[in-house]
Amino acid sequence: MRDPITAYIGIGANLGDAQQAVRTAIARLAQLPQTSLTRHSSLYRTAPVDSGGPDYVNAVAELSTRLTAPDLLARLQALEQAAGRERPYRNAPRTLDLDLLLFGHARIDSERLQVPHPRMEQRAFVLVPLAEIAPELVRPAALAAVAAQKVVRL
Ligand code: A4P
Ligand code: MG
Repeated sequence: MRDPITAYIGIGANLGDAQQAVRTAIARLAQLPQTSLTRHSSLYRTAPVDSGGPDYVNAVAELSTRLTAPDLLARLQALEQAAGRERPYRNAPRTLDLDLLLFGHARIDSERLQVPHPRMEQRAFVLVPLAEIAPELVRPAALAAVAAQKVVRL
């Protein structure tokens, strides 16, 4: 059997009861097959970045998983669908967004999956919760560069 990989999932929601959606997503991540939830950040209220609509609720979860990266992505997309995700246009407000931020040390650049997530370094809503649970993974200079983005711990 493959060794488990440590993966980080960015969780976001800004429609409906976004806090509840994020809490439910964390509980569902803990139930994925061949996977355990090892840590998760606090929830944060964040201003939309490159996107409209109400403020987001964001968090980051750490998983230990024996799934492959494509299998994990498929599971994340199934959880988004189950939460009623619609995709009218890119960066539209959403009931639930689950992004695969990091998958061990893997670098993946396929049409369907890019890891590390290509935009994570520009986003306080990813870096601040990630730094809460895995500070060694976040460069202080990257955190400083996004300090102007509004992120409030709930
Ligand atoms: N895809 C490629 N790589 C990945 C990955 N590492 N993780 C592909 C997840 N998906 C990945 O995603 C579009 C396609 O990206 C998928 O089919 C998958 O094959 P999507 O979730 O359908 O669409 P999206 O979320 O609108 O696009 P994307 O690229 O995930 O958007 P972003 O760039 O992640 O931005 N502001 C705040 N405050 N908080 C937020 O959470 N989120 C976004 C979404 C914008 N602004 C935000 C927030
Ligand atoms: Mg997404």
